[in-house]
Amino acid sequence: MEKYKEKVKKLFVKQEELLTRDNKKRKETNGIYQRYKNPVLTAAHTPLIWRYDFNPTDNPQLLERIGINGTFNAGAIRWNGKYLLMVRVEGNDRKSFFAIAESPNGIDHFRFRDYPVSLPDAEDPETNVYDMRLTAHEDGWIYGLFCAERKDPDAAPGDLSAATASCGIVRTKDFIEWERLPDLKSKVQQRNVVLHPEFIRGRYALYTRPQDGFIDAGSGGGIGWTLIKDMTRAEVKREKIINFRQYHTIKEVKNGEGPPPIKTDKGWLHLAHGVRACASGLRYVLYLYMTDLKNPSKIIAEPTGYFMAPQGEERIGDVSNVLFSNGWIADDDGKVFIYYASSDTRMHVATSTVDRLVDYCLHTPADGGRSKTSVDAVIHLAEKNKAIFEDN
Ligand code: M1P
Repeated sequence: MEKYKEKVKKLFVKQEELLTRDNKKRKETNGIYQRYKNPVLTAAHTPLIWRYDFNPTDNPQLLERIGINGTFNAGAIRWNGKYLLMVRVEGNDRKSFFAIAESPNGIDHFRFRDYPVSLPDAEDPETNVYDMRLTAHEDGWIYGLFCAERKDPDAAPGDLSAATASCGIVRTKDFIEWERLPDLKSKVQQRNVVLHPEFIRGRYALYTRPQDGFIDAGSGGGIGWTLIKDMTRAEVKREKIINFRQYHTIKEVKNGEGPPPIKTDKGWLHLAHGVRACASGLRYVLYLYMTDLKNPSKIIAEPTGYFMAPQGEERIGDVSNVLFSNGWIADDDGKVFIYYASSDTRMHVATSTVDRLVDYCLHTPADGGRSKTSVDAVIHLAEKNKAIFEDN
């Protein structure tokens, strides 16, 4: 018995070391954002009481009973003075669920609450839930929009992968009690749906991502926009594409809105993901764009290429070569915490400021569409710099 207690203690001491580890800035930075050395959340951060049965009679060999495979794609919000992440936790059984982890400073010391979130069921219960987008809406509620996945009822016999994606909706006022609203009604499948934080002409505004199938965006042209009368009976009636997929770009195959946009005095700042195909499979990167303050469906700036792409160990995981973000937090002093997941496995943070991100958006060349236009942009900058150095 003493030995058992000793083994249990060791598990907790080791985890405590991980949970209280400080995070340091990486040396290198491009001036736009700052990466950190350690991921902020991994499977090893999940509470031991979720994974072990600590009753010595029931688990005399102290075996792990419930395995956690990954912690990724977290929604984010500032809540009661803390940085709150609503994380996609995936078990060894491939089912995802949501769990809340909080940190006092946004870069380390994240700790999961004792219990994961048990969401109320929809009328038609889904198989899997993931990728929560949290929006503190001006109507006073905090909405959570997520992907609700169900087995495709029209799947061909023997096809056990065919699924459908729709947008599940919950809301809360305290991150304890959750009200489940009906899923977003849409003629096509939807994933990566995000609620804009303000009313637009008295309506709720949604960023959508219409898709032909569960995986393929197909004829869905990119990030869409729709206005909704009532979130308790949300339905896409008219939808227009505002941020298009494009040939020979980082978002050729797919794209999707990340977290709700941040309001700045120059326009709405958006973080999104873009997907392209290559010999090693799909590559997911993050990009930024800005829209008009009064009309958030109108693009006013979009730098060419990616903002962040997988680097080093971020490249490797369950679904390799993926960066994905559905959560960021802007503090009142302008500091921005970008929470991104690497390779569908773990969560990281990068920091920046609203000023820097807006500067990046407004002053990085746009995509000219050709190698020639890219080389012209490099020559233009080099010539400008040569003149500066020759003058001095
Ligand atoms: O595996 C990469 C990502 O794939 C999906 O995103 P999208 O619909 O844009 O392709 C989602 O399943 C996401 O959770 C996942 O990270």
